Amino acid sequence: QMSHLPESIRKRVQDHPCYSEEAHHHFARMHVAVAPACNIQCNYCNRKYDCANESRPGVVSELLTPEQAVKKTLAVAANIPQMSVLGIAGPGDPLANPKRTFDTFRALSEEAPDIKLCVSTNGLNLPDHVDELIRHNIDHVTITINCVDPEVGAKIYPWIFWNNRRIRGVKAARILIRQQQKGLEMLVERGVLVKVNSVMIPGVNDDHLKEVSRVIKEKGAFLHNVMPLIAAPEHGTYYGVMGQRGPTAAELKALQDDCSDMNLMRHCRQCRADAVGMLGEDRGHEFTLEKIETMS
Ligand code: CLF
Ligand code: SF4
Repeated sequence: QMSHLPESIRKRVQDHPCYSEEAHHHFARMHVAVAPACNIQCNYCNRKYDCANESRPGVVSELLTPEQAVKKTLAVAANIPQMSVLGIAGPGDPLANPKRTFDTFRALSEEAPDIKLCVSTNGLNLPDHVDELIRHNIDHVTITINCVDPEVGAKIYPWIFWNNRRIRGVKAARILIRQQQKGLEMLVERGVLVKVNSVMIPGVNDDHLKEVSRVIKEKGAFLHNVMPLIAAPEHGTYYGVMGQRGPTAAELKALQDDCSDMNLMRHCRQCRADAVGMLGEDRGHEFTLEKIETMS
């Protein structure tokens, strides 16, 4: 997968466990849960998960202040030598919490300049923050794009919060899609490596994600990560409550194969907003605030 990339790009992804399949065997990532608020509602959200904008069983992330996040990052970096990337991916939307997110990035770029910074967003506020992302040297941005058609979007997003008002339905989806696409174009224009995450929701956007893949490829996204909805009523996810199921492994693979014109990520482990370690590994419990106080 890496071999076909130009050398200049290969260098930028070779130690990023999500952007490079090879790298995930050798490098770890961590997330700091500094971003509690969100500016949209996804039907599948239960605010425990992150980047993937995902819903799985687990405990709620320990919310950190930027200062605590920096402390935790330094403690993890000192104890996990493979740790190459620090991501902010939740539990809400990082760009709906710009002060907390950018205070964290600013402090980290000063105190730990070797750690790559990564962010994942629903895209609603992205165009407004592109300049600041560039200023902080953020080279990897993920946008969760589940649709490019507002009619499909209205089935996924009951509302968005926009210009101090709650907007619903197709109108809301149209604004969200416009902002996501504009943010994507602005980042690509500035040379940022954009990954697009899409949650495959059977009967809602499964047939549509091929079109999403085509559009983002055309606009210059670097990588597409098609992930399964994990619906489980006992975890209170809306679709679970409504009887919506997640795709089978075979359905997911068929869709991924259909999207393979685009550079595809197939090794996503749908991390939590406070994940620590190699992909699929969660060592967060080793680095709680209480524990890092006693390290140093
Ligand atoms: Fe985190 Fe996301 Fe950055 Fe990776 S996760 S913010 S790009 S450092 Fe990675 Fe986890 Fe999948 Fe996300 S495996 S959920 S794709
Ligand atoms: Fe939840 Fe993320 Fe959607 Fe916000 S963008 S509602 S945090 S899944």
